[in-house]
Parts: sequence; C-alpha cells; structure tokens
Amino acid sequence: MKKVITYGTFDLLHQGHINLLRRAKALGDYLIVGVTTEEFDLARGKTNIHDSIQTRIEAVKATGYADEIIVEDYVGQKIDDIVRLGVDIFAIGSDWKGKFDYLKKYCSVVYLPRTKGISSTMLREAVKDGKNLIR
Ligand code: C2G
Repeated sequence: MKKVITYGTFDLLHQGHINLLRRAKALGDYLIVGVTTEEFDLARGKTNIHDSIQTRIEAVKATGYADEIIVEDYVGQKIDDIVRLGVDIFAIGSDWKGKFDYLKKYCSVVYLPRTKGISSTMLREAVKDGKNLIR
C-alpha cells in the first residue's frame, strides 16, 4: 500500500485545497493529512488564521479524501511522521517548490500544481469586508 502525506493550515477550506487533496490522494492508496495548530502557524509567521483547528480538521474530513488526519504542531515533525507512519510520498503545492527537498532522504517528494485565483488570504479579506462567500 502506497502511503501519501500532505500538510497545511486549510483555513476557510476552498477549491484550491480540495484540488490539492484530490491530487495527493491520487498519488497513492492512503492519504494522511497533517493540519497545523494555531501555535505552529504563529511560530512560522501566519498570524491571521480565521478557523479553529477543529473547524479546519472537520473541513478536511468533509472532502472525503483523507484516510487519516493528524495534527502538526512542531518544527521537525514531518520527518518524525514520515518515518513513524511509513510514508512513501510527501506531496505539497508548487508554491513550496524546492523547500521540502530535504525530505527526499526519507521518501519521494512531489510538488503538485497550485490552483490559480483562490487563496485563504483572499477569503479572509472577503470575510473581513463582510462579503458573501461562494467557495
Ligand atoms: N494550495 C493550492 N492552491 C491554492 C492554495 C493552496 O494548491 N490556491 C495548497 C498549498 O500549496 C498547500 C495546501 O493547499 O499544499 C494547503 O495550503 P495552506 O493551507 O496555505 O497551508 P501551507 O501554509 O501551504 O502549509 O507545515 C505546513 C505545510 O508546510 C504547508
């Protein structure tokens, strides 16, 4: 069984996230999704997350692509997870191209195409402006 892992904040889950999860799942048989804690995101400079971790986990679950959801809350956890869970492929959006090449020591690393024209930042701005969101 080919195991794939991906990570993200998945704030205000949108079509870009759904495309990413679908493509990641298609790379193997079993998809593990790591959802970040508020603390982890704060530490990497993401300060304006809208949804709680419970909401973000539920949203990922609702896509139906994740076979297992874990929580990412410390730097260096990716290597621990890949080794512990016996992961074959690490997949992430192409905005991270090259950034996770250090994981090639442990598994294959695949950069998937990023969906254009949609982002959590855009949606957070729309929420702030009180716009009605169609996602
Ligand atoms: N994504 C995408 N297209 C978009 C927006 C996001 O393909 N329009 C992808 C990102 O490339 C990422 C995933 O969706 O693979 C989750 O994106 P974010 O929630 O922004 O999470 P990110 O900050 O990329 O977390 O440890 C955390 C991870 O390293 C990445």
